[in-house]
Amino acid sequence: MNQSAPALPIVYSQEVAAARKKGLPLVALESTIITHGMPYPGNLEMARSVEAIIRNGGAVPATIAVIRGTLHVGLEEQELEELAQAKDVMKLSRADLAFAVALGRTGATTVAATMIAAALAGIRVFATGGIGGVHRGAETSFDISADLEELAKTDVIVVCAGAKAILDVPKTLEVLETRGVPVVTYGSDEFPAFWSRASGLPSPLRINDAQGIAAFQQSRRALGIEGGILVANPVPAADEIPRAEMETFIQTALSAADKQAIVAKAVTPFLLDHIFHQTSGRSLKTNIALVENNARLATEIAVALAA
Ligand code: PSU
Ligand code: MN
Repeated sequence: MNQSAPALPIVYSQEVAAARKKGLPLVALESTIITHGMPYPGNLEMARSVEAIIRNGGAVPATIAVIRGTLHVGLEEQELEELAQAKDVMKLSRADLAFAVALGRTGATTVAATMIAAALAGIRVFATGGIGGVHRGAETSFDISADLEELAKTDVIVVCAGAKAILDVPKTLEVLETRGVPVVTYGSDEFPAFWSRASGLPSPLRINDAQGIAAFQQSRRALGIEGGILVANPVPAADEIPRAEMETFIQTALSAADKQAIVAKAVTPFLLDHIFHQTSGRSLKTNIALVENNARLATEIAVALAA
């Protein structure tokens, strides 16, 4: 290590520290979904149930956040509760993760920042809801999430439910292809669209079991190919909101964002909140179900990698 590099300000939860010692499989979890993606108390219930699912599957959950300048990998129950209710939490990506650490701020990590922290902690699998991507209208707004760039760089398998249809999904897939990010759909030929199982777009790759996904990333490593894999796991049919139904809500949310001139980091949280209110909370139920579903698969992949 570079001699002048300062010591890493990482604090591990007791559970994660013990798991690291024993070499148990770990699954990383992001915190932006808790602070900016869902309202309280649904967000806290989701965070707890997802952690429980990972434990039941034989791995250890590591929810990641910056609390008063310290990068936490794994949160104690008290910290999780605090974060779920906290106001004025920063939304941290690659650009500002170190800013929060340096200036003692509290921030939730997006997919990009969670990948950075997971890689630092040696965690190879991460479960979330949906990734950021290329926004509709990106040809004029240039709004493309740093999540895509991070997937190209950082060796972490990210399990999501596809890209939200609030994004331009075809352009998102194009950028991932350009940056050499493999997009693998679990058990389906169609790339899923978060709340919906269907996006109308074929998945570039398909794998039907967790062992196959683990083997794929091992081969990439062996070949010296950097970066992660995006695993898309379709929401269970019982929990989905069909695509045609979602499109109306999305259009309404997008025009509201446009009217209110919402830009930059505020776009994704605004759209999610708008859709939550329009669907009277049904979108939240779907959102929680899909994150739980992703935690199950991520756990299987982490266990397969450890075997
Ligand atoms: N998908 C969700 N809820 C979220 C996000 C995605 O269902 O809260 C968050 C993730 O943290 C993702 C971020 O990394 O939004 C992307 O934000 P942006 O588009 O500003 O890069
Ligand atoms: Mn953006």
